[in-house]
Amino acid sequence: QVTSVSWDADGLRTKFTHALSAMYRTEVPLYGKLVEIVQGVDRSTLAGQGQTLDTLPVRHQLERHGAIRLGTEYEMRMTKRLFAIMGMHPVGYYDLKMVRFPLHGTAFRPTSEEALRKNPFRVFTTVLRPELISSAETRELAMRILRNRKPDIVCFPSAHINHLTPRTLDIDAVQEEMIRQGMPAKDCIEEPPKRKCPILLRQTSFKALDERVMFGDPERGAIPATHTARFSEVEQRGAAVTRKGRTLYDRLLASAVRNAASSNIRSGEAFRETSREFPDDWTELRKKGLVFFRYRVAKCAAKAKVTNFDLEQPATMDALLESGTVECEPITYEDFLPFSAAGIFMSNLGNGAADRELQDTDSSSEELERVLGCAIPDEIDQYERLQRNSVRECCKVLGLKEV
Ligand code: OOG
Ligand code: NI
Repeated sequence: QVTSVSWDADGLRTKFTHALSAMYRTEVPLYGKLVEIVQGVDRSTLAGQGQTLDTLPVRHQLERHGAIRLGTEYEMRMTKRLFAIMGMHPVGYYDLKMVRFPLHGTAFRPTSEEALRKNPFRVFTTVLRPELISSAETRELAMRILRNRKPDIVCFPSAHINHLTPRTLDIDAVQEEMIRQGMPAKDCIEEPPKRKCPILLRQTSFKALDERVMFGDPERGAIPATHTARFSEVEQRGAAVTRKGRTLYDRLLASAVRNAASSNIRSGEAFRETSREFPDDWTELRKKGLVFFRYRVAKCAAKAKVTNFDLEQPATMDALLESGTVECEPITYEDFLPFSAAGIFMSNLGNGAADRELQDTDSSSEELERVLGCAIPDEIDQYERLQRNSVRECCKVLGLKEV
C-alpha cells in the first residue's frame, strides 16, 4: 500500500542548511572560524546603527550558498531531483568556457518571494562538458573514471560540497579580520568595489586546505597525495540590477579588465575607476531603471485606502513615492557572477592551470536544458517578475488600474 508523504519544502531546505553547516564546521574547521568572524562583524555593524543581530531578517541569519562540481549528465539529473524536494530549481546559465574550463552550470535556488524570505539557500552546480576537452587521452581518462564511480569528481568516496559561504553585512571588515587572524585569505575582494548602494555580489575566500588522500592506481596500488578541493568563502549581497544595469556593469567591468591589462594596474583598482560611471544613489538608480525595486503601500496609506490619484490623472510611481503613499526597497541579488565564479575556480588551482586547450564550441544553455529536462529561466526575468508583482499588489490595494 502506498502512503502519501507530505513535506514542507522550505522547512526541509532549512534543516538541510543547518545540517550542512554543522557538518562543514567539523570537516573544515576554518569555516567555523569564518562564521564566528562574520557574526562579530555583523554584530558591530548593526551596533553602529543602534541594532542587534536579532533585528536582521530571518533569512540573513542562516543564509548560505554552496558549490558542487558534477561529472556526468546522470549526476546532474539526480541533483535536480534532490534539490527540487527542497524547493530549489535551476535559475540562470553559467558558461565557464570563457575562462577555459570545460564546464557549464546553473544555480539551484528557491524562486518565490516567500521561499526566498524563509531561506534563500542556493547551490552553484557545474557539470563537465567532456566534448570540450581537446586531448583525446585526457577525455577518455575522465570518461573512464566517471563511468566507474558513484558520484564525486575528485577524491572523495561520496558526494562532497567544495565550499559553503555565509553572507555578511560588511565584507571589507571580514576580509581585514581574516588577515588579522592569519587566515589564508585571498588578497582582494571579487567584483564591484565598495559602494554606498551595494549592487550584485562581492566575495572573498580563504584558500583551500591541503588535505591528505590516497589515490588508487590499478598498477601501483594506493598512492598517498594531497588535494585542495575544499575551502570557504564569504559574500556580501547587494541589489539585483536590471538588464540595462547589467549591460552597463558588464561594459565597465570589461573596460576595467582591458585597462588593467594594458597599464599594469591591479584589476580591482581599474574597476574602482570605471565603476564611478555606475550611479551610486538609490533614487537615481531607480529613475534610470538600473536596479529592481520591491514596492509596498505604506502602512498609513493602506489603512486610509484613499489617494489623490484615483480621479482624473493616471498616477505615476514617482508621484506615489514622493507623496509617501508607496515605499520601495531594492530587491536582493540571489544569483552568481560568472567572472567571480571563475575567480573562485582559479584561486584554488596552482600555476600552470592556464594552458588548458579547449575545443571551440558555443556556449550551450540548450544542451544543459536537455540534460535537466526543463527550461532554465533567466535570472533577470525572475527579478522583473518580483518587481512587477509588487507593483500590481500596490495597484490592487490602492484601487488603481495601473501605474
Ligand atoms: C563554484 C564557483 C562559483 C561563487 O561563489 O561564485 C561560486 C565552484 O568553485 O565550484 O561558488
Ligand atoms: Ni561560492
